[in-house]
Order: sequence, then C-alpha cells, then structure tokens
Amino acid sequence: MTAPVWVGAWEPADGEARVRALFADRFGGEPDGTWSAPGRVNLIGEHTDYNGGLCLPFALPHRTYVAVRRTGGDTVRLVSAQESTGVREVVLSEVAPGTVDGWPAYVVGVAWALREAGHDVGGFEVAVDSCVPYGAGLSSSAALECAAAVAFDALFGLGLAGTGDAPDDAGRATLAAACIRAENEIAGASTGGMDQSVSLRGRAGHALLLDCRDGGVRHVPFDLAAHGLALLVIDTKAEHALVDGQYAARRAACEQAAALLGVPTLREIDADGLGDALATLAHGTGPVGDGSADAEVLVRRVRHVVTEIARVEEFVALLDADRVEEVGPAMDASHASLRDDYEVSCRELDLAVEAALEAGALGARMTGGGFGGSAIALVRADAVDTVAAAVAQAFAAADLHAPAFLVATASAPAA
Ligand code: GAF
Repeated sequence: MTAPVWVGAWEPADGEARVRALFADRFGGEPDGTWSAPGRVNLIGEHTDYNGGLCLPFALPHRTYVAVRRTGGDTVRLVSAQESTGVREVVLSEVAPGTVDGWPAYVVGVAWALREAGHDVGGFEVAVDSCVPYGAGLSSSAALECAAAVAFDALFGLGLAGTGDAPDDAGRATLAAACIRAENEIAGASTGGMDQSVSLRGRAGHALLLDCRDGGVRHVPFDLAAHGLALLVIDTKAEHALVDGQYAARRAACEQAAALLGVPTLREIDADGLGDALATLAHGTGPVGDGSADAEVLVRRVRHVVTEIARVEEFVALLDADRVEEVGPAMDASHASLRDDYEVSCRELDLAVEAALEAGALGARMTGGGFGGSAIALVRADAVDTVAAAVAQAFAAADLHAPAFLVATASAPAA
C-alpha cells in the first residue's frame, strides 16, 4: 500500500518569518514589510477566460510570500528560496518583452506593467518563499505576481488594493490587469486572467464567479464542510508548463474560430446557437487558413468552450440552490470535454479522475490549464483519506510518480 503524501499550507506567521529570514540572510537588515497571495483551484469553467466566458475558481490556503524593501534608484534585486540561482539583478528601465529570463519575470513584469500604466514604481529588493506547489497547475506564477502587486501597491503608495477588511475590488482589478500584462508580455505566457483575478479578488469562504466578458465578479458562498464534503486536490506531478506552445495553440484556435464565425469572442455563441456555429465551421475545408487548425479540430474546440460555459452556469445554479452535492456530473462532463474535445488532459490526469471516481468521489476533473498539473475530486469529508489512498495506489500500480494531495478550502486573497 502506498501512503498518500500531503502538502500542507503554512500558517501566515510562518510564511512571513521564512521570507523575513531569507531577506535578512541575503540582503541584510529588515524589509519594509511582507505580503502574500494565494494559488487557486478552478471548480469549473476551464479555458473559458480568454474566450470572454465564465469560470469559478477559489483561492487556496497555500500562498506565496514576499519580503520587500524600497531601495530608491532603478535596480531590482531578487532572491527565491525555491531557486538555486542566488541573487538576481534587473534594471527596471531596461525591462521589455523578451529581456527577463525565468522566475524574476513574474515580479519585475508587474513593476514594468504598473510603470507602463503611469505608476511610479522604483527599485527594490525582494525575497520570495512559497508553499504553493510549483508547476502543479495551481497558479504558483499568479501567486507570485499578485504578492508582488500588493507589495508595490503599499510601498509605492498606489492606493489600489484597499485594506484587508475593506478590499477595493476596482483597484484590485487594475492590479490584476498589470499582473496579466506581466505574464503575457514579460513572462511570455498567453494566459487568460482567471488566476490573477481570483488571487487578488477572491474572498474567504466563497468561490469567485468571474465573467471574463466584462470583468464582473460575484462571490458565491462555498462551504463544503457545512455539507459534510471536501475538495481533494491531486497534484499528479506530471510536468505542466503554459509557455510551451500548446496553451497558446488552443487560444489561437479559439480566436481563429471566433473570426470565422464573425464574433468578437466565443462567449457570443450560446448553447442554442452552438449547432449552427459548428455546422458553419464544419463546412470550412481544412486546414482553414495558413498553418492554422483544421475544421474538425475547430469544431471540437468550440464545442468545449460553449458547453463548458453552460456547465459553469449549471454549477452555480446548484450552489445558489444549496445543492452542492449534485455538482458531480457537471465536473465529470467538464473533464470528458477537456480530454476529448479540447485535448488538454493527459494519462496522469485521466487516471487521477478515474481512480477518484471509482473510490467514491461525487465528481472529478482536471483543474487549470492541463497538460499535466492537478485534478480535483469532490468527496465526502470522511472519505478524503480513502480516496487519496486509492489514487496513490492507482499511480503506483501504473508505475507513475507518486502524486501529492491537499484539501482545498476557499481562502483569503492577496494581502
Ligand atoms: C491557466 C491559465 F493561466 C488561465 O488563464 C486559464 O486559461 C486556465 O489555464 C484554463 O482555464 O491556468
């Protein structure tokens, strides 16, 4: 029997102490303060954000911590407990797309984007430490960007984030926009914005219904414990990267399909119009356009996006009706659609989902961008250990790396 490995979240005081110690060790003296931001899971609504659609993520208790000190001038010095690269140095005025390698891009990219938006952000030293599993599809990159964003907000007097008791949602949307620009333009990942939005705009005890057409949000109460349920997250340890071209290819196919259908985004196609839209795409002879996806592929990509947005609505309606124990079929259908139509699952994610369902999960699906990363399973609270053990056993039997597990509760945003 293979015992499951659990990944706990740090207590905030522990995370702060860790970055303070790293800061003192590498830079000497005290930082001006510490800030942190969470990773996320997405309950449903995958690959919908860059299509102007709906998604339903929530913030994890696992957070990335930064200790920051203003230095004056234009130079940034960075160190991370997760990296063996030592102290990195970047000159802010020299930052532009393609100029910053590796993890520092997520920090200086945010400073760059805020400067581009007219904010007066200058030099600083920053130490980083995190308990968000890295490369697990749980948004470690967005957690780093958003921790940096709230640090800059406080240190450079931007006045956008509000306070812990009274967060300023409009200001946080502005910070999220800077984080998204950092990720798209400086880190080079063409992601859609869900992760940064929930890390900055989520609320403890709630899932965030994010409408990516207009950036509107609704905080939907999400307390599984009250229903005797829990959300088990399975980090499959299958390598996950959003900068390797597959994610960008999915996004490009959606944009190509929207252009062929004459709509600004696929959000404009609703379930009633789906049949006509698919017929229009299917009649195009493939490959459609230069080096682009063929008609049959576009049909499947569009079918996923449109049906997935409808599944978000179905899921939220069940939450609103206090019937969370009935969301399982929507989760299962989401996974099948991501696996078969959107083709972003993989052997490890499929196995995690199958093993969890076989062990009694009410529903299960991959979460996040896919191509590796994590799956989620809705389980009875008293079955968390049994389901985790069954998944660990299935991975061992298939000769795969041992997965890691955590239990996700809807937690606080960046602060
Ligand atoms: C990744 C991206 F960063 C998000 O923007 C989103 O597209 C997600 O994949 C898929 O839903 O997390």
